[in-house]
Amino acid sequence: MIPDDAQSRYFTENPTPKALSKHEALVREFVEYHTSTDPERRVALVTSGGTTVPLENQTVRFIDNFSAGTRGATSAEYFLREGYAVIFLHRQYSLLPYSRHYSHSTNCFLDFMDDSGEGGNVVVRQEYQEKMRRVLEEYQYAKRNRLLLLLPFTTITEYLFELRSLATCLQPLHSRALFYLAAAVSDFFIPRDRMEEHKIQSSNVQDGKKTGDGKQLLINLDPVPKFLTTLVSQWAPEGSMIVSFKLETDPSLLVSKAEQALHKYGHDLVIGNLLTTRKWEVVFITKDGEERWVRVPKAKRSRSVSGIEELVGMADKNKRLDEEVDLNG
Ligand code: PAZ
Repeated sequence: MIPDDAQSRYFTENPTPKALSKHEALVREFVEYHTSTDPERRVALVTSGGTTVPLENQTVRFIDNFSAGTRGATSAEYFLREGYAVIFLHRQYSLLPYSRHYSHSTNCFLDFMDDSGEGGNVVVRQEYQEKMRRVLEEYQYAKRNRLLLLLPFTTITEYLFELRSLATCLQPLHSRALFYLAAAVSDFFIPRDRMEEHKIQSSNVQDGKKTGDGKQLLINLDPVPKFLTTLVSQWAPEGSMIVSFKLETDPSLLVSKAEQALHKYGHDLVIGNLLTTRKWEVVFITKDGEERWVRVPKAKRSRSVSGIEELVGMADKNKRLDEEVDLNG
């Protein structure tokens, strides 16, 4: 399929991210390394966190979204546990696999420690020992075996350039590549030719319509071209598996929107979730027309550390989704 005009223009009119060639080289090397050390190794490209929409070229202000990268970082750990090598394309400073247990949390990381060690040495507090040892072991295993590659992005444009290039770099993997697109990607952006170069000055904003002398900052956003079709038909290796997410806030739209996305883009799976319940329930919309809900039972919601990704992993492995997961939770 030939990319439409809007897509071609997007990549010619927006600047190539500075880090792109470095990231491509890292991914090629990662793919080569894993293909030569274990030809059976599957590789997941996990995208995570939100994309920004800059308002100025020399960016002082930008539009952002809520995503902290919990889904992506948590899922990446489960992919690693299942034997995948993971390329983690994430919003800079969002949650990362393993460190997510101790960063961005309500506790400061120093609260996990005290100086009760021999001679006043700083040690991990007793109540955190067991979990930290487990997390540390998994982290060190991933590091030793070069299983996790962290690549940051910030803007919507960086994200799309990265996705296109990295998908192409995964071509040698054929069906051993998996795309898990959990990033919250902006649907709107300001085209380059309409973007201010410098910080928008409050004195320059247009006269407001509401009040005679009031000023309003009016921003015109264009829709971001839909790239999933091209990812499926051109960028991604043939035979690879592509999983996308659909976020909604209106429960009555979730399933139909997720179904529409699956039909429109023709990939393998859409996982739907609602903003307010995303940590506790998701719906799988599969190619065979099935709608499968996975829910963390109510009693486990407040103390669940791993969240719903753990149940999805269990359910998937045992192929007993409905028995494993409390659907009335
Ligand atoms: O990062 P997070 O864990 O807070 O949120 C995850 C999520 C809701 C961004 C993800 O599950 C998702 O739905 N991503 C796709 C969003 C979209 O429709 O663009």
